[in-house]
Amino acid sequence: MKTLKEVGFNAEKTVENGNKFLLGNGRLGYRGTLDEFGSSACVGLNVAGVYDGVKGKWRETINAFNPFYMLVTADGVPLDVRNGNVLRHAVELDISKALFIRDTEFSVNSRKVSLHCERFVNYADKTNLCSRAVITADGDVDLDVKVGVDTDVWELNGPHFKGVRTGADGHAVYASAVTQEAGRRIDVVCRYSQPINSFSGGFAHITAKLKKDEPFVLDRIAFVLLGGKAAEYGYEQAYGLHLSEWEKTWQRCRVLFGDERAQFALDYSVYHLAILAPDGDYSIAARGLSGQTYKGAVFWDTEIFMLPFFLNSLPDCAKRLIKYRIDTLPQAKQKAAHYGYGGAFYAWESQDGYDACSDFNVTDVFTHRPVRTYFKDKQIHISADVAYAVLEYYVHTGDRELMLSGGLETVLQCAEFARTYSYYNHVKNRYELLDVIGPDEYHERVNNNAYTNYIFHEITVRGVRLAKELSAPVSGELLSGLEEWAAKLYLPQPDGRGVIEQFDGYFALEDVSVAEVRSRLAHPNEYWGGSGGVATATRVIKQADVIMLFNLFPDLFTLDVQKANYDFYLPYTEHGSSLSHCAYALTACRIGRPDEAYKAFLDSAEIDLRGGGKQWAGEVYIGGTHPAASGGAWLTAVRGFGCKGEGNEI
Ligand code: IFM
Repeated sequence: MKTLKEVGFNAEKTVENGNKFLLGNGRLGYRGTLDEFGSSACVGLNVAGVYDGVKGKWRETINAFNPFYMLVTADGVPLDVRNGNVLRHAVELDISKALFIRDTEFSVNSRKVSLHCERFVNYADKTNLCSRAVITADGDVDLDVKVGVDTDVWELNGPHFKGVRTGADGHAVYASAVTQEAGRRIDVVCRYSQPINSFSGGFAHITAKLKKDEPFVLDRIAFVLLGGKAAEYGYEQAYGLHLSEWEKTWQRCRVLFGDERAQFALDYSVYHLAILAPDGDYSIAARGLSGQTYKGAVFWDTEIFMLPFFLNSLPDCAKRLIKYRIDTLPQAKQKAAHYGYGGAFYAWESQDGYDACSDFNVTDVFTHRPVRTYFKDKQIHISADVAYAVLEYYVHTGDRELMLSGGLETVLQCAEFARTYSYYNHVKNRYELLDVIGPDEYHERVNNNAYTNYIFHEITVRGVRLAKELSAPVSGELLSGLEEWAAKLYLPQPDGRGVIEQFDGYFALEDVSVAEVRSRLAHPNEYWGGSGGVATATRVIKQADVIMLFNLFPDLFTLDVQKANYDFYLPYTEHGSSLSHCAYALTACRIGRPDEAYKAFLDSAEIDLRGGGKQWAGEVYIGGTHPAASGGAWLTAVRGFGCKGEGNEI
């Protein structure tokens, strides 16, 4: 398998490379930064599913203290890649082994000193991460290695720890604290293979006399503990366990695909999904384990874009993802009740089932004021997405037990929510879903978004059918109410051209190109949507919307209709969301446009390889990895190119 390598150091790529070279084991994510870096370089050790909120700021997942801080000084000269005494430098991510490697050669007075470091986040032990540093020189030099568990953490909405304590014993340094909100204790420990000579201010020094061409090796075995004890192993043993887990994972997950470029892009996507595989009662955040963007919350990205990969390749994880939604059904019912509806309204940005989505999710770049956004209140399709995922899980696994212990209830409560949300139009004798936001977030508070209406219709019909099939003990009144409702729910039909209107009145919006709308921006980070965004009064959409329907329900629409909509909506799509390219790629496969599908596949699969994507929504940082795009790339390969479509005979 190819590895990802970057030669030379470019300070401007520090944040991007943190994402690109990310390591993870489902519980911990360690950004692809360098040993000598600190919080200002966005070093991050992100912990999945552990949230903290500081009064007045957004609640988010925590970044733990950094156990891999290390600054080597050789004959008094710091080996820091930013210092200008670098002779050569490269970083590499070997995705087959989930191993990060950095190799830097420094000029130190008249000597050459090289620093080779490898690190991995142990896939076999979710508390463990290890690093091995090998330092060599072409002459004798005095080494001072400053190491420690750095408590100066990169945080977006922190500080998340109180009662921070650091300490050391002969071979280890530790930092402990509790989270601000829940008082959850966290201990980060790092053991060294060389004895510590001194310790002060939270950092230890290890000194050595380095002889010409004799390597100095320092292993660092670190643990992030939220309870429990650290294992006792050394580097080799931990690495062996890690490798054998990855070997099994690649055997299960690798898809042999296309040319070298496409194959690597797909392998890289699979890697990014596999490093997120949850091992507990939490789910996957929209920016994975790359940091605190989007508050470490779980969006529809997981159910619609990532779940298919897990269902096929890592089914135990798929079950955990589904269980997460079933277990948070009470919070979804609470949210529905809060807005005055029945059933279950899932969190748009779920943190333990509670909605982390702010009423003001964007900050205006001109006034610096928060902008009222309605994602939390109006993006109701989230409940249908969850229900769809539960039903898909059943189709793939036939797991009756899970359906009868919460799965079916989840589906029906999501349907019931939509029923109570809907409005009965007496004149047209139909139910309508008014005042919603579809997948295209630039158009808020619209009526009868096609995606929303169709997906609720489908999950309702399928949910009722499943209840009957399983002879589940469900109220007959609930079922007949849902059946009657679904039969009268308005489903926007293709017009004379075969195009389905994205929402009522969409066709009447200004018919203008994406380029034209972009040219109207007065600030590069300006938000395009909301009440006064540049796209709001136009047909320009943020991401695939109607097209998503064809990917979820390809059999409901003729290929002619799919083609007509693809051709109609593609030119209006900004792809301002990483969820967009893959949606078009999948449809392109079905309608016989393999070349377009290939390009869109690469746009999705290479998103984190290319970097440079949208980093800001207004003044809010939205950078990080894009696991939904990775999931979408996998979907395109397997369910797009891998299935029979007009253009792909198999
Ligand atoms: O879930 C997406 C949404 O569709 C578009 N904005 C970003 C979210 C998280 O990826």
